[in-house]
Amino acid sequence: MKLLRILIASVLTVSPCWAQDLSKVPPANYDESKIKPYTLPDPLVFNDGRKVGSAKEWPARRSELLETVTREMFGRIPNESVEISADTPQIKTDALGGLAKRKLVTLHLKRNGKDIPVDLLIYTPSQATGKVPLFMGLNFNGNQAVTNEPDLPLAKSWMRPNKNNSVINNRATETLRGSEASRWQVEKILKNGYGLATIYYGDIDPDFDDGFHNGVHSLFRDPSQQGRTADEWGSIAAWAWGLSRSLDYLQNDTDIDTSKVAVIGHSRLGKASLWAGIADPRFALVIANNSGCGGAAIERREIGETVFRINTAFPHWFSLNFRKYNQNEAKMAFDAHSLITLVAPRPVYIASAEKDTWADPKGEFLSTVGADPVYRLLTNDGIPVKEMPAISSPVMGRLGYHIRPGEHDVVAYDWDQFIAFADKHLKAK
Ligand code: GTR
Repeated sequence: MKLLRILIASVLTVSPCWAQDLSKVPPANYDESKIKPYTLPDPLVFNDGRKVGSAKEWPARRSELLETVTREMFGRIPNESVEISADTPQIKTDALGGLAKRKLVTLHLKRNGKDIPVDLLIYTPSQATGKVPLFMGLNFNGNQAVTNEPDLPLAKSWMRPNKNNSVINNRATETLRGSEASRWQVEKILKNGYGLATIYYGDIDPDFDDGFHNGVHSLFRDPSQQGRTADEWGSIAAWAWGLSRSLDYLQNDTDIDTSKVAVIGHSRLGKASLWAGIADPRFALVIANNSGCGGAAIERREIGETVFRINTAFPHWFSLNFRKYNQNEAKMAFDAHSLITLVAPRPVYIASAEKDTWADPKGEFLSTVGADPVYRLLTNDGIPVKEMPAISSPVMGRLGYHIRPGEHDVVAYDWDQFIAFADKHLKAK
């Protein structure tokens, strides 16, 4: 009996409160010829079957589509507001060899006697004479990973363990300093006249399923609450919400033009940037890099990662309702292209990598094609091509897309395109 209790206790401490049983998930398909025939729901058709006849009717259609996607996929962001306060920013005017002004500020998101500290790192070009447009996104390894600056404090929040032992006891170590520098290309961003604001995503919500007691979910839940209601928000919605709260704070920053903020994310954080751009129209431009299933990839293709797989491996990312579509994608009243239309008319850029088959590059491209009719209706512009472009041949209209050689990652080439796309849409205004 004692042994049994020890066994149960040890299982409970090492694994979160869900059992991840991937054994029932069929192996991933990568063969185009095995895709079952599917029809994408038409974003320009109301739930009652009426067709959107003009741009004027789009806001009404958008509202019902937004309601569906919120309820069925990401879950509802609470309506209640939080108090946001900030510690005095630590400012360094000659960061990165004089290239940048650096601001470090801890935000406090407070409600119900709880306080969630979120560390915001902001770089703006030191040469700037006025407010600059901004890229804003979440990072995986802590703010100290984004550049090689030795004096950036290590992230303090819970961190997922990784293969190279640079996370110890779920906390960042020095080894992670600069580890995401190639992903962020801060010098390139600054030299092109943009700023960058970034946050470690685990500050907002630690990326494991603890039953929604930690992270920002806890601000809105009674600690005695068990489980979630079917449409309660998951972690992706929480990360997106955290980006919005940081944007609230940035409204008063005299170095940043908050009408020109591009929200960017990679992978799971690309799903979060897409949802942030949908949920918060203050984001002027949205970039989803290698965002795959639950991001820009058409779910109905069931190539690489599937709805069933993602809901099983990451049960905390989406609403419980989303599980209804495990191996049942045809029943979804939307798909990834619908997510993109919810950003319209604001510009969206989708980026893929050739070897990132898990995220289904073709499915990521097809969602831009599926969103195109809405963009055409609203802006007379959309994705300039119908066929998937060749490797390293970016296309940029109001919707943009590229596929580059290489792995699941963000690299300098990606940033060259993101900057060109932002120049086209944000600087031109
Ligand atoms: C994978 C997950 C993907 C993607 C990726 C990442 O394990 O299956 O959906 O989000 O992680 O975030 O790196």
